[in-house]
Parts: sequence; C-alpha cells; structure tokens
Amino acid sequence: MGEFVTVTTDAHGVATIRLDRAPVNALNPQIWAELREAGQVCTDDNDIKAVVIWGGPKVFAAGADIKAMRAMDFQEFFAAGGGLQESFKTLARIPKVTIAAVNGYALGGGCELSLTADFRYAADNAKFGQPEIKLGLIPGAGGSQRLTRLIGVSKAKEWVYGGEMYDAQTCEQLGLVDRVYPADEVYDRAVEAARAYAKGPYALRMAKKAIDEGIEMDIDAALRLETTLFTACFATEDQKLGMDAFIAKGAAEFTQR
Ligand code: DAK
Repeated sequence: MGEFVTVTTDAHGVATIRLDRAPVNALNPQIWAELREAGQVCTDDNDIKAVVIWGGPKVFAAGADIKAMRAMDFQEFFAAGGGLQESFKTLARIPKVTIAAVNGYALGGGCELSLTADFRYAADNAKFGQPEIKLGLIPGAGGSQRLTRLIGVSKAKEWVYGGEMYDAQTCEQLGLVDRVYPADEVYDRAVEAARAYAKGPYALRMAKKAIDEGIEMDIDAALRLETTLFTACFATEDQKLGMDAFIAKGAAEFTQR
C-alpha cells in the first residue's frame, strides 16, 4: 500500500496495519496520510473482520517526527490542521475490533496511535508516555482526551505534565494496557485474539459504537443509543444464527452480516 504503512489481511479476516519507517517509526506527514488510508481500507473492506496495529518487533512509534516538525511554522501546522488527529479518528472509528500490539516505545503520537485501538497488548519491554511537554508542546493527536478517558483525569495530568515513560506493567495496572506478553509473542497473541473476535457476530460492531459514542453523551442519550443499537441487532443475520444455535444447543458460526 503505502511506503511506510501497509495493510495485509490473513485467511481469518485479520488485517495488520504495519508501520515501517526506520529507525523509530517517527510519524511524518506522509505516515499520517498513509495511516488514514489504512484506516479507511479496514473500514471499507468487508473481508476484514478485525485489525491489529503493529510497529514491528523493535518499536511501536516514537511519536511525530520531531525533525520534520521543527522546520514547520504556525501557518504550515494550521494548514495541515488536525491532519494527524483526523488520521487517528479514522483508525478509532474502524467499526471492527482493533488491537495495538506494542513492542518497544509508544511515545507521544505513538502512544496516541495505540489509544485509537480498542485494546493494547504490550511486550514486557514496552514503554508508553506523552513526552511532548519536554518539547514545549502538549499532546495534539488525542492524548489529552483519549488518555484521560482511559486512565482518569489526575493520572493523565501526571503523564502529560511530567512527560515521563511508564513500563508495560505499570500501564497494565492503570488500565492502559490490557495484556502483557514476552516481546517475541506479543504480535502473535494479538493476531490470535483478533482471529477470535473475527469469528464473533456483527453485534461486536454495535457494541463498539454503543461504548465509544455513548461515553461522549449524557446518560439518557447514551441509553437511547444503546436501545437503538440493541434493536438494530435484530436486523442482523447473526442474531438469528446466535439464537437458533442456542435453542439447538449448538454453537453459532457467525457471518458478521
Ligand atoms: N522524531 C524524529 N526522530 C526521532 C524521534 C522522533 N520522535 N525519536 C527518535 N528519533 C531518532 C533520533 O534522533 C535518532 O536519530 P539519529 O541521531 O540516529 O539520526 C534515532 O531516532 C534513534 O534515537 P535515539 O538515539 O534517541 O535512541 P534511544 O534508544 O537512545 O532513545 C527514544 C529512543 C525513542 C526514547 C528517544 O529517541 C526519544 O525520546 N525520542 C523522542 C520521543 C518523543 O519526544 N516523542 C514525542 C514527539 S512529539 C499533530 C498532533 C500531534 C503530534 C504532531 C502533530 N498535529 C495535530 C498536526 C505529535 C507530536 C509528538 O509525538
């Protein structure tokens, strides 16, 4: 696909969005665009049922490309607008289960990239952080918002004000990381989990929407959304298959239709 970002799909309907820009997958404007395209492919392609985002065995991503950013002025950033944010929004809105498999550093925009996924599976040597403050910046691709929703206001402030790095075990305790695995296993484990989700019903998409959109609403509106999506499940083939299988005392083979 792109020069630095590829999407490959296996026989189980699991796509891997793979970043590959040595040495640290620094996110330059070309990668922002390629990530957006990858997110769109994963959204549009019906053969893709679940997604793993991976930066390879050494590093997830050390953030936006500081050398490229140093040369940019206000007008250029203004013109680029929320370029990276828009890319990350596309990834966060992939209506399928997504897992970030994190080896090594996930810093700044790299940490924010991992936050676009439903889950973060981390290598035991992974390190997460929002070090932008040390550059005279604040997080600009969702870090002040998605991180806060995940680990809470005061912990997010500690991360963003301090700019420190946190190991995988600490992140697991905070709820930022969902699983910790040996470094050479983390990608395979993420794919294995994604394959299990790929066999799940269309209702997974309804569940993702209910949770991700509901959390942005007041409780009454969120409950109305839940009711609408719950009801919509009855329009899916998988609801019929699931209930028929229960009544026949078997297990359903879902179609995600
Ligand atoms: N950008 C560019 N180059 C980077 C880089 C980065 N983020 N991180 C590392 N490198 C380069 C280093 O300069 C070095 O290059 P050479 O000197 O070999 O040419 C090479 O990668 C290896 O790095 P180190 O020599 O430093 O290796 P270490 O193992 O000692 O340390 C490290 C690895 C990842 C811990 C360290 O390099 C580091 O702290 N990197 C910076 C991490 C960081 O500050 N990340 C946050 C970047 S700011 C936007 C919204 C959001 C953003 C941008 C735009 N918009 C709304 C448009 C996001 C901003 C950020 O992410």
